[in-house]
Amino acid sequence: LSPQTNRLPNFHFQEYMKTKANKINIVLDASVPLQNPIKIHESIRYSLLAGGKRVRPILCLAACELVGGHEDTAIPMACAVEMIHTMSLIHDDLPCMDDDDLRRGKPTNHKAFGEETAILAGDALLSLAFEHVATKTTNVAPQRVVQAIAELGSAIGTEGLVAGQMVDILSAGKEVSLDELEYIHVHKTSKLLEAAVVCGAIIGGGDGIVVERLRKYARCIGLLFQVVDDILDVTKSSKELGKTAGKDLASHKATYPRLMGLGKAKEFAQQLVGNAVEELRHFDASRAAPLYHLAGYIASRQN
Ligand code: GRG
Repeated sequence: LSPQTNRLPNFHFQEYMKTKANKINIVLDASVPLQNPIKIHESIRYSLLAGGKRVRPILCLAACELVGGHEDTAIPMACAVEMIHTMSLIHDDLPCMDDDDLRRGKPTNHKAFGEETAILAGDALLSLAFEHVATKTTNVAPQRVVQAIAELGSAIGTEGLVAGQMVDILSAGKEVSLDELEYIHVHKTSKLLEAAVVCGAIIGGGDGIVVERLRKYARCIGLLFQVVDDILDVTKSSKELGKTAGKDLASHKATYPRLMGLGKAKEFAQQLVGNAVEELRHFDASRAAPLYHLAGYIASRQN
């Protein structure tokens, strides 16, 4: 990262992340009480409160505060984004999708509760997300809330997550070009991170230019998030296997290291983090500190 960090000696990133995540966790916990039918609520709570990093909601709060908004106004939107992230993980893990047994070190939702319940838990979370943001957002102009809701909706439908997942499924077992891989990553992963930042900025009162500037930042860190995921896939499994090539390189799943080589994928990640930080140059350095450090965190994360 650039020497901008040296100008921010008082910013404690770890503490920042912990404080924000705690706030998010408290609201998420209260948003799904354990009521009848007990099983569906247990299943939702199992995945929603399973200890995710909360990167997306924190990005949402940070963007809101960067444009001068109050954190409280963006908490419902931040939680809605995390609800949608959680539902996408539950559905992604299903036997008809990735067919995964473990998520965050625990049995996946369908393994713990059965496939029918897992599908319904995802559906309920998707619905709750929009209800939550529409009913709990206060002190924000209604047009801004509607604009943010529209942004979130478009980020996850057939121009967003669903499109990415569809193309990913259709490309299974085929040779995937770098452009196709970028399409999948941008839609499956980046769109929701972008929506988190953009919705935070809209709710916080940012004007059009500022919102679009933060969108550019978010697009870079969104793609970065997935490129790092791909790199971790290789480096982690190489360590685990004690080999130079990991599980990812051995399998046929298309990833950046597989298509461009590990070195070039790392260079690409550096380039993306540089471009993201560049967009923050237009803001006051201390106000932009959280988003600045979040970019670094996404670049250097180990899980
Ligand atoms: C959203 C309507 C709708 C449908 C979902 C299943 C599906 C369509 C899309 C799949 C999207 C998906 C699972 C993308 C992968 C995103 C990703 C990199 C997840 C890991 O995120 P982290 O590391 O996870 O933030 P934690 O555990 O920290 O929350």
